[in-house]
Amino acid sequence: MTGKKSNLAPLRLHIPEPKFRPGDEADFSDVAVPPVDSIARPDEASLPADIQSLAFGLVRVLDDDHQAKGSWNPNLDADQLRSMLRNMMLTRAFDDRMFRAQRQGKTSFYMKSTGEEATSVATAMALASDDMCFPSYRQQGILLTRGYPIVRMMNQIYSNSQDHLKGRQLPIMYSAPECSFFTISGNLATQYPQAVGWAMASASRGDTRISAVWCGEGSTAEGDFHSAMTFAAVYNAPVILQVVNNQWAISSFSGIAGGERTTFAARGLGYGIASLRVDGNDPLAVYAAMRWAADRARTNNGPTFIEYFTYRAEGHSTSDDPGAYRAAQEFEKWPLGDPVDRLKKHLILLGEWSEEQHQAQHDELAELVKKTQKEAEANGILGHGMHQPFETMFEDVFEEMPWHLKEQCAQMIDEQHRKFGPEWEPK
Ligand SMILES: Cc1ncc(C[n+]2csc(CCOP(=O)(O)OP(=O)(O)O)c2C)c(N)n1
Ligand SMILES: [Mg+2]
Repeated sequence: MTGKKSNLAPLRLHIPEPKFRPGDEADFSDVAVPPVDSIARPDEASLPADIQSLAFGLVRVLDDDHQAKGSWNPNLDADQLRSMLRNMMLTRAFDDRMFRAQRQGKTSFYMKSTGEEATSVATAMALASDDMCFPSYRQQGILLTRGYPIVRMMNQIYSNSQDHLKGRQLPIMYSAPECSFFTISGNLATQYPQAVGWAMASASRGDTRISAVWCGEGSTAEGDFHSAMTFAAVYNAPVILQVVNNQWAISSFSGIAGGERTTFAARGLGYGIASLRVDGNDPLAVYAAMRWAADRARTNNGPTFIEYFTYRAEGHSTSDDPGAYRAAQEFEKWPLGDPVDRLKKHLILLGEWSEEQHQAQHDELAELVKKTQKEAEANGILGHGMHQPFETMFEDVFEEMPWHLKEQCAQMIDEQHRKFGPEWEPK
């Protein structure tokens, strides 16, 4: 056995700690916000090795005066900008309403995307409608942008009689193949290898569709993230790999996932993947980056890795209390502002929007969501009886149900009859 040497300092570990805790005054003055076009938009066919600086910059289009500037400017027309604003506002209205529904006991769980709406809405708008999306649980904005029925999302959240997933998924873990939206999994980063595999299959079949995947910065610490990156690089897969760096992974800050050492975008460089770091609260920059990456994937120039630098304005989920671990007012002090507010101010500056129109749209969307909620609630809410037959728990996994599951199912139904009587049926 070897002993501790008294002439050497003892070894020690570094345990990352966030800069601010509850009671502290948040101060982000050290967060570097470079000017628009500090790194100009390169050609989509650029080699990853020639554009490495993009992983350390910040792609921006909207400047501090809310003007759209520079080589990344996607030059969207006023209708496209208004539609982007509307999709983000609809996502926010939906989130607010469903959060409240959870607090009222109508569902067991909800997750908001407040402050991060651009990372799902603007990206979905930059993709073709049949490009395959592999989201995390915080990209409801994709479904809302692709026109998925709101009532269908709510039925899933309420696990009611019209929930097409039959109550077998946690609320908000949607599945919408008709919208090219892959089933959400709660196991972090599993969507990364799935998206790369899908893109490889698309290419090997000679298809023209690409795939896009989202995960949080905390999830980049998962093994699945790294195997997916390897496969994407090795096979030059037509996939866009995105990390929404909202600074927090429940109660652990980005430093715990490696954010103190370098940017998350820089992780792509080690794999030889073109990597961009983007202002995630600038919807036009998000759109431009996604467009660049999509053009690149579609023309066989390979995968792109994108970090959206943003901030999680609210708690992780309805089960979380951020007041217990982070300083209050962090979001108000966030130097990159709020994506809805920034796009609104840009449209007003263009003379294409007004405070009155904004308020009217806010009220109209709140009303739409409220009306749809009533419709969904007529199909049932949490705690108001069982909404699906018990046996659905065992169905749709195997084409032919194996004998041991048949046996378990029969045993369950027998117990249910003994407990509630044979006439018992779900409402
Ligand atoms: C494999 C796995 N480990 C842990 C969890 C528990 N968990 C759920 S969400 C979460 C935080 C993820 O943070 P991040 O990736 O930054 O995404 P964000 O919630 O910020 O969008 C954790 C640890 C899980 N669902 N799956
Ligand atoms: Mg996070």
